[in-house]
Amino acid sequence: MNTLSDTGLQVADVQARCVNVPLEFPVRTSVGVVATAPLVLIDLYASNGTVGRAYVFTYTPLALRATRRMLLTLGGALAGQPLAPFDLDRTLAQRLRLLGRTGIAQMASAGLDMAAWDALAKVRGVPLAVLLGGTRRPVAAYDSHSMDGVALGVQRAALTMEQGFGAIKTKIGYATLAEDLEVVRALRGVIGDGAQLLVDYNQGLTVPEAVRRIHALENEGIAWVEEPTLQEDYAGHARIREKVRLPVQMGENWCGPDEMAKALQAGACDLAMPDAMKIGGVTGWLRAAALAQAHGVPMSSHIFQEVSVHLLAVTPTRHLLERMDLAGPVLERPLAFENGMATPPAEPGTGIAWNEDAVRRYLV
Ligand code: SMN
Ligand code: MG
Repeated sequence: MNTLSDTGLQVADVQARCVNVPLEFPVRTSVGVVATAPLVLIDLYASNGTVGRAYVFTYTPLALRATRRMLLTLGGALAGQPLAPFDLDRTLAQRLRLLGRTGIAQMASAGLDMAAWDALAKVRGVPLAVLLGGTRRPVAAYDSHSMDGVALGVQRAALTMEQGFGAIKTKIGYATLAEDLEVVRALRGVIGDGAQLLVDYNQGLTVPEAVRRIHALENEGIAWVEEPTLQEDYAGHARIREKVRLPVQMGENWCGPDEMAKALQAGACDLAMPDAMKIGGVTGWLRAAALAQAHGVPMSSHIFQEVSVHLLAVTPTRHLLERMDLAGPVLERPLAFENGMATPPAEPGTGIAWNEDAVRRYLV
């Protein structure tokens, strides 16, 4: 019995595989296109054989191999340590202090963290949300679309409404403000006044252009304007926020809770949407949720829907779950949505399990 860990279990091994998964719709943004979902699939083996599973999303296939190498190297550094995610997080923070826990190092750390929490929940025989002290309560979701233009945008919006969603997000930042308005008005025509319409500029505007464009959107019933300018420009986001009458949303690019703290202290946003990977996995998310509560900021998720549905169940200011199904094709049971809601699966852990045939098909 390992006196250090109540479970008596340690991290025994970490394995990782690269896949490049097709997307039903490419993620077109004002600053680039994500045509496929490059994922590194993680299997973290506990000393009793329990396997914790998670994935990280590398945005570009170019980062797949380096991310896998970092995962295996950091996973090796955790071998023999108690299966205690907070302790594992401390070990990784210490080992990466001089390098800096950013970029691929942060992504790999977060992937190991999510897998360790999945393993621990399985050892305890409960869903992650329950292990964290919550219940499997449903959370409202929005369907996340892209810079689809009018024709495809309207087609996707109609399908989303048929599926019962009460909110959709579209990416804008077209060449002209007129095009932004044309798409927003076309989508509003499909979803009606009862549904929420969110927009995402993906950092594509300068501060003055963001103020100009958001002023023009103020009478279109937009529920949030996401990342109007460069994500690292907290002062710029704060200047935009002071000048416009729509809620400013950001957070998917915060690397750890400390960046979230800086953004909130700078008054950069009205709403927050950390990314379960970049914020530091389950452990990072829990700390981010406390920051959002302290600042009274509604907190939504960014992709990683399978883990985020559990995390939002224990997030005091929880807002909306983003539905963008990046990993579904390689999962045994993709997360289910019903009437625009999702509920943490009842099985122990997060519910992530690989469809091995699909993994073989998309293996890189
Ligand atoms: C987004 C960008 C790139 C990949 C996935 C998602 C986007 C979002 O910013 O908010 O969904
Ligand atoms: Mg976004």
